[in-house]
Amino acid sequence: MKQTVISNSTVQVPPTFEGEDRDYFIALMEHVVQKNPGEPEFHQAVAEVLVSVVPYVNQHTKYKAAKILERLIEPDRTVIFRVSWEDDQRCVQVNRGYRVQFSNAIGPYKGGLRFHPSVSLGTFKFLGFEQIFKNSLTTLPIGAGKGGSDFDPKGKSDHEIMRFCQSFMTELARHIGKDVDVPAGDIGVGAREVSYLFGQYKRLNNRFTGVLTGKGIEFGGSLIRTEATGYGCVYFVQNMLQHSNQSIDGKTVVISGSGNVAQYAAEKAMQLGANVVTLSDSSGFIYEPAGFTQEKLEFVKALKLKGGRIKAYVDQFPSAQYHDGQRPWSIPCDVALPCATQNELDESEAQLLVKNGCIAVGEGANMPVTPEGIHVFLAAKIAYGPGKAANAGGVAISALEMAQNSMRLHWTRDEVETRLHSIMMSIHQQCVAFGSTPGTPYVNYVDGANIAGFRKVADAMMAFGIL
Ligand code: NDP
Ligand code: 2IT
Repeated sequence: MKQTVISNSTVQVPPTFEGEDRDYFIALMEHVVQKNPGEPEFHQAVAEVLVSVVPYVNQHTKYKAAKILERLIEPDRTVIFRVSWEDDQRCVQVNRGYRVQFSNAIGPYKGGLRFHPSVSLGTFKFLGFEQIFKNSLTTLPIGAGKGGSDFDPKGKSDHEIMRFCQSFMTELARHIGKDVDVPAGDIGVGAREVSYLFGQYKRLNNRFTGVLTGKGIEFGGSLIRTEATGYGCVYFVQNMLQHSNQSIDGKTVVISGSGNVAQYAAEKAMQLGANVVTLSDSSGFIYEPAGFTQEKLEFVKALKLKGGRIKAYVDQFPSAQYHDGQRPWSIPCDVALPCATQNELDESEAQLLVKNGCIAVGEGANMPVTPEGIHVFLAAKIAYGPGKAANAGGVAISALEMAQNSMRLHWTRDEVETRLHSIMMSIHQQCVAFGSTPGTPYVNYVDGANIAGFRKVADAMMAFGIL
C-alpha cells in the first residue's frame, strides 16, 4: 500500500504526487520529522512549501543536485538563552529566549520577535522558515530569522516589561547587528517593547544603528511601519479580487485578532469601502452587524494598547454581540482575514466560509489556516492568499526602515505608502507568474508564492557554492 502520511507526524503526502515527486517529498519530510522531533508547526511549514517546490525542483534538476532544499530546511544557526529578571515583588523570574537565524542568502537575517507563553523552538523554526520565502518575495535584500521568548506580557507592569526586555537584549545583542540580524515586532512585541530593546542595545554598544525595525518615529522608525502589515494584506486581497474583475468595495469582511495586524487590516478595508463586521482575541469575538466605523476602531486600538480584552467593546457599543470562546468564521462574509495566530482556521471553518459565499482569504497572520483548511480553499478555487505573500508588507516596510536608517534620512508618509502599494502589487504579480494554470484565469497563490520566493534564494545559494 502507498504511504500517505509521514511517520510520527500528521503531515500528509499530497495525493496528486506520483513517482519522483512523491519519493522526494517523502524522503525530505521523513528527514525533517526525524531530525526535528516534537516540532509539528515546523513540519507543517516545511510541508506547505515542499508541496509546491518539490515538483519545481524535480523539473529544475540543478537545484536538486546541489541539495538546495536539504540545505534550506536546516537553519544557519539557532541561539537559545536564559533570561533572568526581577518582577515587581522582587521575585526572580526565569524565561527562555530564542533567535533562529535561518538564512542570510539574500541579506541580513530579518524577522520579528514574539513574546507569548505558548512558544517553543519549533514555533520559531516555523516562523523563520516562512520568513525566507516571504522576505524573498518583497523584492528587497533581506534574509530570514525569527525569535522571541515564552515570556507572557499579559498582566505585567510597564516596569516588568522594561526589565524583561533589557535582560533579553543583554544576551541577544551579541548575536545581532544592522548588517547581521535585524529583529522587529510580532505577537506581544509592539512599539513599547521595541523601544526598550533598542534602548538597551544602544546602551550596550554605544552605537546608534538601525539594529531593530518598528522603532519610534523620533529615533529612526519609518512612517507606515505600524500600519504596513494590515494595510499590505488588504492591498494584496484587493489585487487578488481585481485579478478576477472584482473589488473589495462594498464587501463584507470578517477579521480575527485585534492586535497590530487586525487593527490596520480593518482600517484599510474600511477606507476601501468594505464593511468589517468582526474582530477577536484569544477569549472570543465581537460581531458588529452594521460594521465598524473609524471611531469604533479607535476605541479598539486604545483598549488593546492598555491590555484590555475585546469583550469590553460591547459595554461601550451595545450594537455589537460578544461570542465567548468562539472564532469569527461562522459569520457570513465575502472576505476573511485571519490576523491572530497559527492554525486558527480549520477544515470545518473553511468549509463553512466557502458555503457562506466567501470568495477571498488573505492571511494577515503566519500560517493561520490548517493544511486541511487550505485544501478546502484550493479545491473551491477561491482566491486564497497565503501569509508569505499577503502579510509581507510589514517586513517590506521594515526593510525600507533599514534603508532610511542607512541613508540617515526619513521618507514622508506618502512616499512609504506608495512604495508599500507597489511592493504588494509586485508580490501579487510574482504569484500570478508562478501560480497560474495555463489557459485558465485561476491562480494558485500557494504555488506562486512558494516558487517565486524559492527561486531567488536558491539562485543566490547556487552562486555561493557549497555552504
Ligand atoms: P499582536 O500581539 O498585536 O496581536 C495578536 C492578536 O492575536 C491578539 O488579538 C491576540 O489576542 C491574538 N492571539 C495571539 N495569540 C493567540 C492565540 N494563541 N489564540 C488566539 N488568539 C491569539 O500581534 P500582531 O498583530 O503583530 O500579530 C498577529 C499575527 O500576524 C501573528 O501571526 C504574526 O506572526 C503575524 N504577523 C505580524 C506582523 C507584524 O508586523 N506585526 C507581520 C507579519 C505577520 P490576545 O490579546 O487575547 O492574546
Ligand atoms: O512575520 C513578520 O513578517 C513580522 N513579524 C515582521 C518582521 C519584520 O522584520 O518586520
